[in-house]
This record gives sequence, C-alpha cells and structure tokens, in this order.
Amino acid sequence: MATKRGKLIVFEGLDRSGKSTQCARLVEYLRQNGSTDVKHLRFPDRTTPIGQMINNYLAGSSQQEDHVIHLLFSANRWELAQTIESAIAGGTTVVVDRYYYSGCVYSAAKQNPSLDLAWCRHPEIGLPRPDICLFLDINAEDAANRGGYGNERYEKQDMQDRVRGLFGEMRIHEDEKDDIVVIDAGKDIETVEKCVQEAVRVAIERVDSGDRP
Ligand code: ADP
Ligand code: FDM
Ligand code: MG
Repeated sequence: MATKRGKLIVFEGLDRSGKSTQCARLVEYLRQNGSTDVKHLRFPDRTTPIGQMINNYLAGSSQQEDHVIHLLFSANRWELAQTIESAIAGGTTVVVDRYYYSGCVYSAAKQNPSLDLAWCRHPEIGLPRPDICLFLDINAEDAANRGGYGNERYEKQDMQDRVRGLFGEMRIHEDEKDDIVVIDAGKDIETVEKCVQEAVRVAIERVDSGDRP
C-alpha cells in the first residue's frame, strides 16, 4: 500500500488564546500516538532574513508601510511552502502555529482603507491548504487576563477586538469554512487539548478515507 500523505494542521486565534501551548501538546501527542513523523512550524518564522525584518517590525525597532509588512508576512510563508508540500507528500504531518488566517486578519484590523480582507487574501492564494484549522476561540478580555499583553506591536485591546471580529469573517468565507473548527479556548488546558485531539482525529480520518484528497 502507498504511504499515507502527511496532514497540514494549523492553529489560529488571538494572542494568548493558547496556540503555542496546544501546538506543542499536539505535536507531542502525535509523535507518541501517530504513525507518522511530525514537523512543528510557526509563523512568523523569525529565523530567516525576512523573518528578522518582521521581528524588528513587531518589536517596534523598525517601521514598514502596511502593505509592505503584509507582503513580508506572506513571503515568510511562501519561503516554506515547498518544504511543507514536500513534507506532506513524503508522509510527514506538519503542525503550524499561525498561518494565513492571522496574515489576513491582523493586516485588515489596521483599518487601512486599501487593505481590506479580500486584498489581504490575494498573496496567500496557492499556499498549501490546511486539512484542518483549529481556531482557538476566546474573547480579548479573557485572553488579556492570562498575564497581560507584552510589548509587541499588535498586543493592544482594541486591535485584538477587531482581530477577533475579522476571524469571524474568515470563518464564513465559502472557500474556508469547512477547513475551520472552532474550539472553546476558555476552558482549562487539558479540556482544550482533548477537543483538539478529537477534531484532529476526525480530520485525519477524513483525509485517509479519501473524503478529502
Ligand atoms: P498564544 O500562543 O496563543 O499566544 P500561549 O499558549 O502562549 O498562547 O498561552 C498564553 C498564556 O496562557 C500562557 O501563560 C499559558 O500557560 C496560558 N494558557 C494557555 N492555555 C490556557 C488555558 N486553557 N487556560 C488558562 N491558561 C492558559
Ligand atoms: N501576525 C502573524 C501578522 O500580523 N501576520 C501574520 O501573517 C502572522 C503569521 O504577528 F501579533 C502577527 C500576529 C501576532 C504576531 O505573534 C506574532 P506570535 O506571538 O509570534 O504568534
Ligand atoms: Mg504563541
């Protein structure tokens, strides 16, 4: 029998919704219980030259025009597109902390009139499509109560409120609505973890049974 292809699993949500926590737990779980290799990625990938420009922008030590930084975030995903595709084709599952959903909603939340959600989506078209996007849903106030925000550029309550609203709009987009599973991220870490595992199990089965090529 041919080797099963790997799956592309994405975590999304507001800052402090628990993405990095759940991403690490899922990677560990799949490594122990799954039958495939697992690659753990995060965007932005701050290790590349483009990623370092993004890091400086987020830290506030450099400025970028809104469209330019949007395209740099996108280019930072395209840098790894081939790596992701090859991994999946070779049977490795890829788990990603943020993807193009963040790319679109954070840029659109800036309320720049020539940078709406539709414009933001364009440079992302053609990137490997996730088999599942786990949207860790929490309101901005509860997220902020998990230790307060840091000093990065977008870690402000009004920005986070707009980001959450825009994540809602991404969810009803015809092309994407079946990819996204909403998880109540306000529950305790173990409860969220179980919900994630169950949603991932269903998504993996759907791919392996041929329901989703
Ligand atoms: P993100 O990557 O989405 O910004 P993190 O995983 O870094 O979020 O979590 C942010 C903070 O909240 C961390 O201190 C983490 O330990 C804590 N945390 C994560 N998940 C939960 C949860 N379900 N309940 C309470 N605190 C959580
Ligand atoms: N972010 C992240 C964007 O604005 N666009 C993107 O494409 C991506 C992937 O960068 F404020 C924002 C979202 C967040 C910051 O934070 C990255 P973390 O803590 O590295 O996830
Ligand atoms: Mg994180």
